[in-house]
Amino acid sequence: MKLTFSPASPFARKVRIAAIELGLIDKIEFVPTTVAPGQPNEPYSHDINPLKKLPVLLLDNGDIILDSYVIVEYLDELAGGGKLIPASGPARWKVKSDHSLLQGMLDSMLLCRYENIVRPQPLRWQAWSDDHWHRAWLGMAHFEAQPDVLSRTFDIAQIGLVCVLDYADFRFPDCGWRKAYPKLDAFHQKMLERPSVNISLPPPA
Ligand SMILES: N[C@@H](CCC(=O)N[C@@H](CS)C(=O)NCC(=O)O)C(=O)O
Repeated sequence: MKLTFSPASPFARKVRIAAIELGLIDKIEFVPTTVAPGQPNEPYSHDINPLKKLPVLLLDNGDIILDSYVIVEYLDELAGGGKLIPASGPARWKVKSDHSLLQGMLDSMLLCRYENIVRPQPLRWQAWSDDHWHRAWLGMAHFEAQPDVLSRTFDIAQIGLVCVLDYADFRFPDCGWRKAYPKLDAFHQKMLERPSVNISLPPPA
């Protein structure tokens, strides 16, 4: 299998952490890929993902699996199922729902980032950017108030949360999440003890 990958992408990092935790890392070739927002990104957009996003998992039979969550679900199934995403019952829907919130937070943080680096200065819309940052910030507050997410068995939502927090450090280093959210800070420090989390930290900004 091949994964389109960038070390700066929190979505690709999520898949990398999952692959390490599931013991599948050696089965995946990581293909460094650049997709620049606002650019045609041919031939990637034509041949691989019309949404022009990474990561994408390319299977040996030519099938394409896209969206980081779906890729993790696929890998989880390959590893026997129910490892990072509970197989059934209320826990499954709780973890999937937690993960959806984290996915939305990452989307909003990425939109803020793109607004700041891609959109020409005179066209920038600060209120829009602020609103998207506020969504990520409220999401952090939500998880600060959810001790079960922070303490339960390692799962896809915890991977998503650590990716959100490190992306905040990477792209918004002065946002002050540690001071505002001490439980997330303790959770994050504990997560960094896992080799999969530590080895996949984003590069220096
Ligand atoms: N929902 C997608 C989001 C992926 C995503 O937004 N990836 C970013 C890189 S971090 C990207 O490819 N951006 C390029 C663009 O939006 O033009 C997933 O979970 O895989």
